[in-house]
Amino acid sequence: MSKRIVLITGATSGIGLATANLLAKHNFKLIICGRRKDRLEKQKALLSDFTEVKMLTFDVRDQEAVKKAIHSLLDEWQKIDVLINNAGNAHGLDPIQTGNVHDWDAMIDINVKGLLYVSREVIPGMTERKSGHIVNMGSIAGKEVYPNGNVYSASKFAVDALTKGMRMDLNPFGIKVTSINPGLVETEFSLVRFKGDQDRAATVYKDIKPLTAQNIAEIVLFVLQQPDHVVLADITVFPTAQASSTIVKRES
Ligand code: NDP
Ligand code: 8X3
Repeated sequence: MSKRIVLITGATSGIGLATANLLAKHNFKLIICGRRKDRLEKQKALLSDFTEVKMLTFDVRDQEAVKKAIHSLLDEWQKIDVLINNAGNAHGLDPIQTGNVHDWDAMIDINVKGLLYVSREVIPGMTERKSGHIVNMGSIAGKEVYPNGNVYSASKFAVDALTKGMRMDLNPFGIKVTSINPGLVETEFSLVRFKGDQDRAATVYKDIKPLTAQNIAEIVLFVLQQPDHVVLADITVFPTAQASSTIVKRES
């Protein structure tokens, strides 16, 4: 079987990076995306030992940049078989009444509009070829709201709605749509949420064994390895210590 082409957004860190590393070793060709060019270059060099790799440097908030980047691919690379909409972050953890408007803009622009901009460029090729698989990285925050999670949750509820909408609209074309909704995964996520405050970020995973990016990457691989007639539609995954957004058993 020929190698499928996978485009992964947010491949410079965390879940996206681990997914790129794993898929490179399992019969996929990769298009790795992110803003941090130095990391993409390093990653491309490492993964090129295993598979063919292209890199695209763009900010998902910039619709023109998204369009230009994807259209810059050579024809053979434009035939994207799998789109992994993973880029995203939480910015801040504040009550709604004192929320930072710039954080709100960032979450809605990146997690929702960014996902749409990338999807809009990739999906027409899939509908034309009547095949493809879209994996949207949702969150438990897109299934239940937690205190001060307000706008991040709203952005991930939007991802959940978009996943369902994509599944309906793309059903006639035989395109698979999957959402993966993790609980606590230790990546750069909390560092970004708390604007580089390492001590505060560490408290999120204190006294539990959180999920790792590798755990999620292995789920992505499993999802992509299913036979043509099988789609894993909606997966929620927690560390064993977690029962919901707010119930976490800490060993202390
Ligand atoms: P990381 O902070 O480690 O990775 C985030 C990735 O998103 C980076 O590669 C970053 O790349 C990319 N990204 C962020 N903003 C932009 C942007 N404006 N344009 C392009 N790329 C961008 O976090 P995770 O790996 O944990 O997060 C990946 C996904 O998983 C996110 O959608 C997150 O919401 C979701 N998730 C995470 C959970 C967790 O607990 N960690 C749990 C549930 C879901 P760069 O900065 O180079 O652009
Ligand atoms: C990340 C998980 O619970 O920190 O989406 O929002 S949580």
